[in-house]
Parts: sequence; structure tokens; C-alpha cells
Amino acid sequence: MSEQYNPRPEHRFTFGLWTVGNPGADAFGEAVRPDLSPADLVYLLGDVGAYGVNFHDNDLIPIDATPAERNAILKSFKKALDDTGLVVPMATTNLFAHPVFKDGAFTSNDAKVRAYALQKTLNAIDLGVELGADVYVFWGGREGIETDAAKNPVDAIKRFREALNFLSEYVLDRGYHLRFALEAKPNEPRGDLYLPTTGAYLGFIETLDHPEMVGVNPEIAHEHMAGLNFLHAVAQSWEAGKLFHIDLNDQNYARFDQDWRFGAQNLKQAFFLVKFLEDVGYTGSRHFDAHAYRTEDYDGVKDFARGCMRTYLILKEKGEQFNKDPEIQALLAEINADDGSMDPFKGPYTPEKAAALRAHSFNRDALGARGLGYERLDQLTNELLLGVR
Ligand code: GLT
Ligand code: MN
Ligand code: MN
Repeated sequence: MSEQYNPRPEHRFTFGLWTVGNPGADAFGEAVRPDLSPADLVYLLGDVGAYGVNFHDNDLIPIDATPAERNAILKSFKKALDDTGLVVPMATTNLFAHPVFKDGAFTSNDAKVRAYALQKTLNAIDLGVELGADVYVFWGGREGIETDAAKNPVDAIKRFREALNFLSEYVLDRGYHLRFALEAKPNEPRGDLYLPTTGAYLGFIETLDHPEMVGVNPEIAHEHMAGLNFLHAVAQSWEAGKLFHIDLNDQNYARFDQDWRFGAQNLKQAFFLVKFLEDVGYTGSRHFDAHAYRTEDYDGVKDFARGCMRTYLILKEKGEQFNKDPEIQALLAEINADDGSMDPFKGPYTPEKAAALRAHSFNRDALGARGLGYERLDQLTNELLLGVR
């Protein structure tokens, strides 16, 4: 394989302990790979050339670990980070695995469960910050319902807001350099999850006490589950200054959350996504929230991880090619041509502008009759991606 697509630290490629460490158990079958320790997973990620490793509190420290076990794990994990040069850009809390969270964490009907979720998150924030994280993800895996008889959806939103406000103040109180990134998913493991899309979160963030500390962590698979265009969710987040983190993976629409290797399924969408991130100059992590097929052993896991990064870099190169392709660029210039005749109507409203606009006569039939050349443009894009340009 050619070296030009080898990952380098500046590419900001990260994986979660839960991704390369996923042993392949599913709802119908047992694990197919042995569990590796967090330190071993760091060495694996070092081997494939990743930049960083992210974790949930309990990916690193089991929920029932003794203080001595905790210290031993932390020691070997930190040593592995030192040995490999990997960093920890993001951390998060597991608020979904233990039965205590079966009816939600921050949105649970039980005040004791809500308080426990807050306590667990305070501790997990400390752990993440200790290891260097500056982004903290909230994925509310159990924040939902099977039956709306059980919970008032307005209460759920209010409880979630209260928790995030409390935690924002905690971060400020401690003087941590930490921003929150909220990750949406429409359903699974609950029948329905609250705030099911990135767009829903973008609205919600503005209702928080410290909206400036809070952004989003959109995931391809999750928006695809909802039948949405992922690029559009990312673009809206970016335009709002809220793209704090991103979960890259792949899967087709109308499936459960498959979390496949980046580019495994929808290469063209992956292309436009990479091109967007690179064109706008996104500098955050490119986090692969994905796992290897259940058919793989740990060599296959490495193939999976290398594949995610390699596909990203190949698509990045294709994006540069698209931006330089004379025929494509000429078409785009033609599509966006502007003779300046509408300049008097642009910009903010004034009564004079509105009056002038009303007085102007448009030839709507001529405007509507114009062919736009998008067929040619899309075919050129396909041919570029297929390697014949
Ligand atoms: C879980 C989920 C992911 C989230 C992780 C962070 S946990 O794997 O499916 O989408 O990003 O909590
Ligand atoms: Mn997912
Ligand atoms: Mn995710």
C-alpha cells in the first residue's frame, strides 16, 4: 500500500477504546474476539498510526474496580500513551450499560438515578481531564422511552438541561479547559431517544446557561438511521460554530446502528463529507466511532482501523483534485455566475429596496427554462471518484 495515505498526527485520527476494543458480541451472538486491556488497545492504535484514543470512564476503569485496581490500570494506560505518543482528546461517561440506567440517566424518573448519573459524570470528567481531554461527549443512550405513558417529554428535556447546566458550572468552577459535545441518535437502545437528531440538539443548546461551552458530535450512522443527509447536519453545525467533534463511520439507511468502517457503504457521501471538513478547515478530531466486522480477528481490527484512515486520506486527495479540476471548476463557475444586476436587492431590508424589488420585472419563463448542467457535474464527480479522471 502506498505511503502517501499513511496517517500522521496532524490528521487528528482518533478511535475509542470501545471501537477497536469491541469484541464483536451482538444481540444474537457471543464475543468473537478476546478482551484486550486499555493499554494493549493503545499499543494496537500506535501500530496503525492513530493520533489519539478516547474512552468512557468504564472502558478504562471498570465500574466495580477497587482503588488499587484503578491505580494499576491508570499506570499501565499512561505508560502506553507515553510509549506510543498517543493523546486523549476526548472522554465521555458510560450512562447506559449498568441496569441503574435502564430508564435513563439525566432524564430518569428517579431523582436518585439522576443524582447518581451526575456524580458519575463529575468523576468521569475529572478522569478525562487528568488524561488530557478537552472535549467531553454526551451520548444519551438510555435517555428515552419505550412508552410515552412513562415519562413526560417536557420533563425529560428540563432534566437534561438542568444536568448540563450543573456540569457546565462544575467545569467553570474547576477551571477546566473542557467543552461539551452532544451526540444525537434517533433510537436504539431505547424505542425512541430524546433530542433525536443533531438539528434538535442545535436548538436545545441555545436554551442552556452556557451555550458557548456546548456544541455537537454528529455521527454518520445516527443521522442515516433517521434518513437524513449527514453532510447537511455537519454543515449546519459548522456554520453555527458548534462542530466540536465528529463520529465517522458508515452504514446504509434504515438499519440499526451498524458503526461500520468509514467509507464501507456510501463512498460518495463520505467524499463530500471529507471535502467539506477539509475545505472549511475543521481542526478537531476525526474520530472513528466504528468497529470491525464480527468476522475479524485482531489483524482484521487493524485492517479496519487502517482502512478508516486510509479512505479518509484518499478522499481528501480526491477533494483536492475536485477543487483543481478545470472542467468541474468551469461548470461550478457557470452555475454560480452572477452578472451583478441583482446587487441592488441584496443585503438587509430597507423599504426602498423592497419598493425597487417590487417594481422590477423578472422573466420567470427564461429563468425556469435554463438547464443547469448538474447531470454533467455529478457524472464528472463520479468519474473522478472512480479514478478515470
Ligand atoms: C456507543 C455509541 C456511540 C457513542 C459512544 C459514546 S458509545 O458506542 O453507539 O455512538 O458515540 O458514548
Ligand atoms: Mn453509532
Ligand atoms: Mn458515536
